[in-house]
Amino acid sequence: DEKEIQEFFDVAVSVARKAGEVVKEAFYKEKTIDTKSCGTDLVTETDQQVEALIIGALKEKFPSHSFIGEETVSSGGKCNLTNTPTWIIDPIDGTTNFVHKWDNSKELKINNWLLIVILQVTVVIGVVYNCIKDEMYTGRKGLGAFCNGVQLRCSSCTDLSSALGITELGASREPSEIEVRIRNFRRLAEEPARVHSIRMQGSAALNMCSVASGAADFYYEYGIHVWDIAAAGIIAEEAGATLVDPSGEPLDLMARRVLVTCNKTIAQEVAKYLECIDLPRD
Ligand code: LIP
Repeated sequence: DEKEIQEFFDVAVSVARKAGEVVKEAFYKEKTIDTKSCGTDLVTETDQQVEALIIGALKEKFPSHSFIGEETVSSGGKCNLTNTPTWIIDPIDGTTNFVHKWDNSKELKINNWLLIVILQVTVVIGVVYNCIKDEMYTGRKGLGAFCNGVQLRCSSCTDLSSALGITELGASREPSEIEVRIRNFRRLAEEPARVHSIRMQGSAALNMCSVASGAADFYYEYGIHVWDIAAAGIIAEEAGATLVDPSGEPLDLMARRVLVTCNKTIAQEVAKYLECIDLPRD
């Protein structure tokens, strides 16, 4: 019910702030770096520490809830979406940015982390906190999306040739996958699609929040996981975005691919140019 969801939301925002402090503090320090599925899939001790902090704080408040955490899953934990209220957690989305202290400008350092609750298979809240810039993105089913209290709205772009897109290289170095990514990139760059440009920001959550705020018109990626897109998904949706599978079919949160656009027209247009990559499900 409403009161309960309000409590989930308030707790999520306050846990996000606390975890953000830990990430921010660690951002400027030397890090111990390890790899997961392959040599370009990075993890640091902060990812693990922050995930434990978040899950610990939430479990204390909501002992009957379920949890899916990026680092818990990569060390053999379960990734089961059921009807139990479930928190999906990515402690640092943009670990590669975190490792490199990626610095766009003196202030703009990207690093998010996110939380969501799924209730009866519907995502009801999403929180993405960019702790370096102190930007708290939130979305709640039916109640809109906000960044630091300002309501977010997608752009009104309907013409692909004046759109700004975002995608990512991703972690996989499988040659056939890289080929598909390059072909997709080329098709969007060339006539007749001829988009204005394509960015790479290093974080699925931040990319989706960029579509939600109208800064970008579309984002697509293959190889992401449910924790990369679930929280930002509801933020984007509540800002008016269209979320689909890159084939144009309905989105499957566990299928490891996503296309987020400012509206349906741009979704149909982008999908026409994308060749899909099939990946093992989460
Ligand atoms: C990252 C994603 C990003 C993708 C990276 C990685 P992580 O998440 O947000 O879009 O390109 O390969 O998966 O691992 O930093 O949480």
